[in-house]
Amino acid sequence: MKMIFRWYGENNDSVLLNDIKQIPGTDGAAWALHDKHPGVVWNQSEIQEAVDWISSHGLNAEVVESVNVHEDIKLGLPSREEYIENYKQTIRNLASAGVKVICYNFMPVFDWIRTDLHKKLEDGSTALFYENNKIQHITPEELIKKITENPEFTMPGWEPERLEHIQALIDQYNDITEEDLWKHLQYFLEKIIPVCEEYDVRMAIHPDDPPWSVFGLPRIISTREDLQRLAGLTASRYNGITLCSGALGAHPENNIPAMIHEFKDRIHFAHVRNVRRYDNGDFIETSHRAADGSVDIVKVIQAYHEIGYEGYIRPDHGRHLWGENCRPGYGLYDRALGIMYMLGIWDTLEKGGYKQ
Ligand code: DNO
Repeated sequence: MKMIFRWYGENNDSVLLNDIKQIPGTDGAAWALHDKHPGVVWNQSEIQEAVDWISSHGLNAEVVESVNVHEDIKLGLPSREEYIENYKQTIRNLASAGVKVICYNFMPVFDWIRTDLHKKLEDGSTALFYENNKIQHITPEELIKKITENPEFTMPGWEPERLEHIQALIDQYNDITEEDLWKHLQYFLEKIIPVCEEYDVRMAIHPDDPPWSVFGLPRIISTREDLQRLAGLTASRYNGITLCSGALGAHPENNIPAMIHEFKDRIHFAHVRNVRRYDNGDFIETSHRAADGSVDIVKVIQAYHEIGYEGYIRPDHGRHLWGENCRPGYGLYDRALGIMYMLGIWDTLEKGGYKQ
């Protein structure tokens, strides 16, 4: 597996590329041109500049997270044609700079959703939290106000431009069923996958986070059956998955190690994090350690080892530790600890495991 670390750019991240380089076993940065609005072409020169900058720090820039899909593509509007053409051009331009994997999502309006970004854990650290009861009783506007009240960094998935006309955006989905969304995803993939094949760039869809519908919006990448259906949309391996143990792991029925085995040919990017689920549907993000959450991360890494995983992997959200001032979920310390945990398990397995 190839360990990488998400990085938001020089002006939008408390973590430096030099910091990432010092995490053992970490060879790359998952990056993006964060100021690009969905639907526009990423130019070759801007891409090359970012890739050169990352490479000059001794890190690869082979994974982009993410190239966001314009809402009109998800809605299936006629204007999608232009945005799909632009997406195809972005794929070609990224390929020419050596990018191998594009992580993206097909969630309407919102990307990830939480009700609290700094919920205290028993050890005094804070973490991202989802409170089921609260989400039923809050309007999208109230949630946005709460989540973005201290916007020191812009948060992907919660960019001000995306959230400005939130109710109008949500209303556009009033008549869009899950079946419609599947059709629109299929249409998108049928257009872009041939380009991916030609240019050797793999698409890796990120699952819904949380893996269920919120605010009445359709969501379709939440379960094992959804991933099976996704894989069936086009037979090409270039139509792949970002398997996120935290997003999928918020649902008790999602068996992550079993999914890793079942979808091994389609997983191009692995996001690893833990969540502690509560019976009432709440969940909080914890350290990566298996004992701290509901997802057995030892078994997750073991499953990757068993399939001989050679793709990209990164720690996902971490807690905020030791007074660190960072973007929510994306501090340096807990994610670096997560890497050491994952590599500890991996290296032990490489050496044949513990002798009982
Ligand atoms: C959350 C991330 C997601 C992911 C996007 C990909 O922290 O895993 O925001 O990057 O869904 O498009």
